[in-house]
Amino acid sequence: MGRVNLIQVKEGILEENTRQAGAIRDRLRRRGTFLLNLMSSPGAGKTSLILETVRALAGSWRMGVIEADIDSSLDAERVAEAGVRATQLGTGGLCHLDASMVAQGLSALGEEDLDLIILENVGNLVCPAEFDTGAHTSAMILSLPEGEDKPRKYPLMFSTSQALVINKTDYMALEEFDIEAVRESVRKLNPDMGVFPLSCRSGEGLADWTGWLERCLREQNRAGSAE
Ligand SMILES: Nc1nc2c(ncn2[C@@H]2O[C@H](COP(=O)(O)OP(=O)(O)O)[C@@H](O)[C@H]2O)c(=O)[nH]1
Ligand SMILES: [Mg+2]
Repeated sequence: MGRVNLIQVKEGILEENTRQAGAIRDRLRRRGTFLLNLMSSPGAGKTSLILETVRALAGSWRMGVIEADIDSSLDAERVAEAGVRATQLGTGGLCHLDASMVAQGLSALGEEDLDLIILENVGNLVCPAEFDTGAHTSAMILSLPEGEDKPRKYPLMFSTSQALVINKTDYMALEEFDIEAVRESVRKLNPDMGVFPLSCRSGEGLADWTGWLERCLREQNRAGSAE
């Protein structure tokens, strides 16, 4: 019988990805540009939150958006209509973004004159959490209709994100959803995670989210000017 070699390709790919992601992070930091990676399952409200964030912050901060989808440019069109620069990445069936795709998105968008770049990752609660995108911070959204058991079912994304937006709180009267139970599961997985219950529809709670993001932007701005 012939010998079989097992080569761990996944580890090699992840190692190269981590190196590329680190290079993106350092380059943007030196410029004072903050890259936010936004993840969730499809329909939780990533594009809606980006649009609300644009409405709140684009008057004070220079913003750009990189949208990723398996096959459509609808989201980038919605963001461009709101008046900020947007680039659409088509992943051609891939369920996550990696650092090399983000590098392509950044060069298409033009990163030189921006304070904040938001990356809308592919709608998926599993794969995007496995890849470092080069972002300075990852935030994720869980929406009320998805149910409060998701931190226990999909712990990786809840462990690797720094902020959790609980969206669609306007459904609170209709849905049995226990925000305190989510806070408790998240505390066990990721004690430092910021939790922001809000509704993109009614606007309730949005100011806490944009306030947190602005603190991140000011910090990054200071780090950039200290270089
Ligand atoms: N009721 C309600 N619907 C919302 C809210 N945020 C987003 N939606 C709706 O949820 C659907 C998916 O939103 P979208 O932003 O496209 O989600 P994405 O796939 O994560 O980008 C759309 O029909 C939105 O109008 C919210 O706070 N409340
Ligand atoms: Mg979207």
